[in-house]
Amino acid sequence: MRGLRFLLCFICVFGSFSCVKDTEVGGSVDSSMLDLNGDGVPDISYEDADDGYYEFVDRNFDGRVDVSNYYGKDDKVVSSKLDDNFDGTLETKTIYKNGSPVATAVDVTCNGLADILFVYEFDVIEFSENFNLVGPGASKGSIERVIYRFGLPVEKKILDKEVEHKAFHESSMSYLSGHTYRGCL
Ligand SMILES: [Ca+2]
Ligand SMILES: [Ca+2]
Ligand SMILES: [Ca+2]
Repeated sequence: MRGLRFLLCFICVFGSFSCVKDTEVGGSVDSSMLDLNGDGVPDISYEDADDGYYEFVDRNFDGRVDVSNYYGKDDKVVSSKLDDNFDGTLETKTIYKNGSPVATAVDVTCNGLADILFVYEFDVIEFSENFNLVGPGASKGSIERVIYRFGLPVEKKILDKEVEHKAFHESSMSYLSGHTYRGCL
């Protein structure tokens, strides 16, 4: 059972699957299950919230949280934030519906404006949009959309060549509507 619980937790952490707090046994937490690299320092922690709970993970064992998953009371993931470049800011946000991803926004420079958007359908990516500034210090840029089929890119097109970064951000956020994050977006 111990190994099974660890496996379930591992899948949960690295696959963003719906999961329960597998380390919790009879109301107490088996702390060894929270230490992924066996150095004696826990790498996963939990925090209760009003409608569910948070799960925090340090994937690269540098002492800083780089995954923050929010689960509902049904143990299905509702939203997640990732620090995919391990610079200390959780720049990648995903929202889920019934445990499946709906949309992801990435604030690459952590300036409060989304730079990349991913939209999913049936658990696979449907399209992505990249905002590319026209030049250094500019507020406007172009939007490039990539269409995916069966999870693979099949078409690339420029949607707009001169749009305000803020407008792209607001458009991206409309796919993540109803969700707010503690973080840089
Ligand atoms: Ca550890
Ligand atoms: Ca870390
Ligand atoms: Ca980051």
